[in-house]
Amino acid sequence: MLPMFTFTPLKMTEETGAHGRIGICGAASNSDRAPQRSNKMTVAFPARRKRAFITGITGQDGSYLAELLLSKNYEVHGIKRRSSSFNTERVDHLISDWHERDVSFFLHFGDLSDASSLSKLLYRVAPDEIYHLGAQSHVRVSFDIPEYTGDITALGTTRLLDAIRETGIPTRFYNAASSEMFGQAYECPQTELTPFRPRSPYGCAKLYSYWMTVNAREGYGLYAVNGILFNHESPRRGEIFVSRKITRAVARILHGLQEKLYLGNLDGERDWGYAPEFVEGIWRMLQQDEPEDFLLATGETHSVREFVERAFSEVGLDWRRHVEVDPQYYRPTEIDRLEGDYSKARKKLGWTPSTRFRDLVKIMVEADVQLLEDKLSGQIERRMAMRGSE
Ligand code: NAP
Ligand code: G4F
Repeated sequence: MLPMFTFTPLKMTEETGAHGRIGICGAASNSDRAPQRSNKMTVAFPARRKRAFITGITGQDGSYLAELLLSKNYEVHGIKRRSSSFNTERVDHLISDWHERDVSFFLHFGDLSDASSLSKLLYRVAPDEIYHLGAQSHVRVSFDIPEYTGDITALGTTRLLDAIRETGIPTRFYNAASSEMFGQAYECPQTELTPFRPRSPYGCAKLYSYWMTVNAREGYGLYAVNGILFNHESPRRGEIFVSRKITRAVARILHGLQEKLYLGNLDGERDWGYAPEFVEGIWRMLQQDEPEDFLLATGETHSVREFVERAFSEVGLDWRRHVEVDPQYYRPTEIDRLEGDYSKARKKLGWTPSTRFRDLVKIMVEADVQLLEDKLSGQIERRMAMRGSE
């Protein structure tokens, strides 16, 4: 078992963040406040709220997970990287003025390449649950920057696990593993027992991260689990993953802003699910009595070509007139097909995805069309305002 040190959370130190309204602080929760006195002079201690720490909180999954945990009355802390431009767009709506009472959402500067920042933050925040989602998460990019991918996606996990040991905090740890670890898979569909055979620097980094998590569980008795998640998408998906690249292009082509969409391998087949449902499964993995690894998928597989067809037909466009293949998007090694069997998650977590492929594409196309129309109307307003000042 991990050694259990006593810890003293640091006092809250508030600074103005990039937007001038982000609380950058140590642990500050209801549980740290003085007990409330009732008029009968009995002392009532407020129930201790659960406290979560999320790496990758500014990403697709991190933002949905933060929303889910806040809805469950957690106090949520996350790390954001220092950047020369704003990188909190997906969580901006969760940030409140830290002068307000009962603030539940905190962003801290930190980086997975910086072990000391991780230790300091874990010591200060002392989270009950850690959700490790931060990564260089793009497979194609990992071929261009394999060393960096290994540093962040693989060693970042080691740094975080080591910080847990160093601080000795009693906590539960979730690691975002990936179906990319199956690579050119030995069997179809894949389960938690299917052997791994990664086909990219990203897949190799995730495999290292997976085994470090298993070793922390077996070697140090940490409650540590891997979620082996298959592709999951949403309107918040990063713009250079294929689903979002397609749905953004559909919106732009519909509005005459773009004529062509250049893609790589159209034959790749993926098991695509809806991200908000997947973060519910992630949370459930940390609520079990015993730590175990789980796979989350839909069990339904479609090709990139099918995604393209559905997305264009959603707005009445013929994809053949707009889509061209550009070999620069090919990968040195590709995974032909991924299909997950989520039976274990269904039985033990009671988790079942309900958004099917067709609905997912529709949700994403509609969201990107709406987003573009909002932007265009904003531009028009701006142009009108400028004209007024001329
Ligand atoms: P994402 O949108 O790309 O988000 C990645 C997050 O990691 C972002 O918040 C990013 O910060 C952060 N990050 C990157 N480098 C970092 C660093 N050096 N230090 C600290 N934070 C860093 O990914 P996602 O789709 O939400 O996926 C979440 C996790 O699940 C990732 O680990 C991914 O590999 C894994 N996964 C995803 C899928 C999927 O289909 N989405 C499937 C299986 C596994 P910035 O915002 O500053 O870039
Ligand atoms: O959208 P993708 O880049 O996702 P990929 O490579 O499957 O990785 C995603 O899912 C993994 C889980 O299996 C995660 F671990 C990982 O973090 C990430 O979220 O590509 C999907 C398919 C591939 O076959 C790719 O070759 O689409 C094909 N594709 C074809 N043209 C393209 C393109 N992919 C991208 N990104 N861009 C293209 O132009």
